Amino acid sequence: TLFPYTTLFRSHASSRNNMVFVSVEAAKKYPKPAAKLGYGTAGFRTKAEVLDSTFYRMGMLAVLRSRSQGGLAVGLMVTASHNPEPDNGIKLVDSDGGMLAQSWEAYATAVANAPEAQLSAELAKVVQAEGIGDSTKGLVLLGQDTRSHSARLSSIALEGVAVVSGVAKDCGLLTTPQLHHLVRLGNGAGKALIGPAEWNSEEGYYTMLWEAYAQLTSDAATKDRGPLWVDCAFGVGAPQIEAMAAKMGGALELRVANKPGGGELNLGCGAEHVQKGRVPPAGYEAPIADCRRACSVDGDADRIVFHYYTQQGLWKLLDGDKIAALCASFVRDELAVLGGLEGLTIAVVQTAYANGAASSYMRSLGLQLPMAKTGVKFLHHEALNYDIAVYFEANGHGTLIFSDKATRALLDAKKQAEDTKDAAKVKAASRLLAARQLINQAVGDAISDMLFVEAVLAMRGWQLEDWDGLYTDLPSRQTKLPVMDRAVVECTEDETRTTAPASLQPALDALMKRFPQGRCFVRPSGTEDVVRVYAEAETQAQADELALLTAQAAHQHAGGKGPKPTTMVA
Ligand code: 16G
Ligand code: MG
Repeated sequence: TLFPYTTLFRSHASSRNNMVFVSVEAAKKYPKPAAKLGYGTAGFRTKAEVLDSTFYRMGMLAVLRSRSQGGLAVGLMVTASHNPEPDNGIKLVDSDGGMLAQSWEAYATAVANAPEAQLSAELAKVVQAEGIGDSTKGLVLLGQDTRSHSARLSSIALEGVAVVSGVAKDCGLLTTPQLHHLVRLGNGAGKALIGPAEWNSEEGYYTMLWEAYAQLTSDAATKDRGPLWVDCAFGVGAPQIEAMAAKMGGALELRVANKPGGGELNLGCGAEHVQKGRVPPAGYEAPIADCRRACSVDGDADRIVFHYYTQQGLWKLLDGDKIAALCASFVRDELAVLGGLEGLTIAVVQTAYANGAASSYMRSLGLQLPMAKTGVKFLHHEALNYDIAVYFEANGHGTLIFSDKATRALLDAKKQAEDTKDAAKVKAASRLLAARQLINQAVGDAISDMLFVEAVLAMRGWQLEDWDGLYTDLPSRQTKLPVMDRAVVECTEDETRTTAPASLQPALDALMKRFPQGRCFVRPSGTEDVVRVYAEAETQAQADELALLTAQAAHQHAGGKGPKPTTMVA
């Protein structure tokens, strides 16, 4: 019949009209690698040398995403986060400053894997499916980390933007959350509840944070608190945190360590190394006499954990759960002064990795504890269901977000308290509003999380020991194992239990019963070809034993590769 032909013809024609026509010759400039790439948990990530075509094509797709949003800016971040130096990656930042809408991930994978001769048609499919009109231009902001190949890959993404007639703005070196900020402010500056135009730049980002920090600590005794030692994983966090420190002019001494050039990115230091391995980072292996507080960020500075040495010289880690607990207790305290705000829902979103002791503590604050699947986008998505929500993964990814309704309620409460000259309420409302300004509302951000933690500690006159005392972690252990096909392991929505293979969960249930406070789970990794294992129990020896037995059960029931595991791997 004529019908399919007409459709085909129309779609081809519209692709030309929509300026996405990419000639096969142009597509072949950067040939697609043989192996299939997927837009994973946090974008594409693999060895840098196979990513040319992916960057080129993501430049093109980003233009389409921007055009589908009426020409609002979107972002492309060039980084492989905590991965080793030879890796690189690219992720899209959506027009609201958050992560790419999940419905577009499949387009990203399809466009990245299309044969050169089909690239144009694959882009045209997106144009048609999303009803992208002819008139809008696409605008793409680019940021990059400090990897040696990031600049070259970034310029290939810029070429991709140009091929489909988009406009690109290269913002150079940035942390991932800074790019999210620039996109959010680029589209929203001047609008109610987003922020003034002055914040719409890298410098404006530091201003926004510094003003909020200064407000929160205005009547705290900040003298003699000593410096905060900051492990930057030899990555982009270092120059950016130095810029932040300069802005703060000595209000907080940030001792920036593990800067680019000092060692290989993410090797022996950084948030991933410290949190997964439970070891101090390079440069902080022993207590530093005048420095009682330390933290580690990852290679693109979107997550953070804290650590310190006790008086007895014992090294201790404060992970994302502890940060969530501090945030939650701050919110609860300030809201209590305001007499609670009628009708506002408050929650702490956790994942299966949340330590059992952390969950008990949050419950004792009277907060709701919804669970989400591992991965920032899932936690963020769940957090949006509440007016005020804290979310952190134990690995240090997270933030505290306020809905517009909550923000308006706080502004009203502040105004009312000013009218009635209720100084305590004015202060509580102002503090919550300052927290909203300090903590990145788009995505977890190591720099803003770091300053928020420092501000709350300063307000309370706390060092890390005091904060650590909120609750004592149940001992836990993580390990991983290779299996023939990790897709055979299926989990419930919150990943606390497996649903396939059928024999696995009964085996895990039997193991848990053998250990006091025993809890374990396995899940397929979203970023590595392995199955991950988590266990916790009353003592460290028990947690270790349970983790190993869990790994062995997974090996037996889920098709382990190679011999049965006998040791643990972080
Ligand atoms: C990615 C995610 C992180 C998650 C991790 C899980 C972002 C920015 N990062 O690093 O949230 O915890 O993957 O990895 O979304 P896994 O599935 O390999 O355990
Ligand atoms: Mg990261």
